[in-house]
Amino acid sequence: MEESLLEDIRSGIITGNAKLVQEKVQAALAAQLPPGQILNEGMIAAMREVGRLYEQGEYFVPEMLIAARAMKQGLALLKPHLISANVKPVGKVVAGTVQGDLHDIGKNLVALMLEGAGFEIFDLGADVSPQKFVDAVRANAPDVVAMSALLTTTMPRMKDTMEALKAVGLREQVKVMIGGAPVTEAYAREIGADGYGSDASQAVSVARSLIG
Ligand code: B1M
Repeated sequence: MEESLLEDIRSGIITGNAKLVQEKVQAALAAQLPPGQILNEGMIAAMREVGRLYEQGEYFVPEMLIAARAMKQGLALLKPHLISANVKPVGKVVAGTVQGDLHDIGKNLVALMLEGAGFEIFDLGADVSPQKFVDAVRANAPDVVAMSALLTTTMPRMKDTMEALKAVGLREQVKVMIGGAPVTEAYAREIGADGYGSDASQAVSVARSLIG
């Protein structure tokens, strides 16, 4: 029963059937499956498969797009279950996907988990320029800037953003945390970021440790 619900969620995302995903996420929640299991074994596993199909030339951008739309609709149903109510803000985070990069699902998940852990989130969305990060840091005085990149070609925008913060004297006032599929701990060290998270739950522990 559990496995067949998760399988239906996976196939709903892979085939871009948002209605099926919504129905099965609701059914999985009603059957008391842990939200983390629905997310990891259902939804994230399906997106990995979509990436594999794209790499093999079986899927193209439109298929990735409808899979992403189905994932987002399922995620909207999971959101209240991933966020526990009445948590006091433990710190402020400005989050965004870097300039030139439209992948926002991973960043949304990181933002969601941070919110669930009690952080106040200023989500700048995707394709965020270094200047927009700078403006948001100035306006909101966050403890942490969280940047996501999914393309090897956009990873350098993380360094550009840190340089933009440095140029206006704001780099020392915030901790910078980075992540995303092609990003590594070594890359974080190389560009001088303060922290790296390999997934959304690690992002939470890294953010916690960064704010002490
Ligand atoms: Co595209 N795409 N895509 N794509 N896409 C990838 C990333 C790719 C790996 C597919 C592949 O070839 N296998 C490949 C990148 C190759 C590379 O650079 N090495 C790729 C490509 C090539 C492209 C285009 C260039 C395709 C084209 O147009 N020819 C194009 C670029 C557009 C652009 O951004 N300018 C493109 C477009 C798209 C869509 C718009 C169609 C769509 C995105 C829709 C959206 O996000 N709203 C899309 C999708 C869906 C994918 C895949 C299939 C799935 C990404 C995803 O959502 N994963 C992806 C293949 C893959 O990743 N296997 C692929 C699920 C998500 C939960 O995981 O984002 O990794 P992820 O986030 C994780 C961790 O990385 C981490 O935590 C998250 C949760 O565990 N994490 C952080 C993320 N950010 C973090 C920040 C942190 C800490 C942890 O701290 C701050």
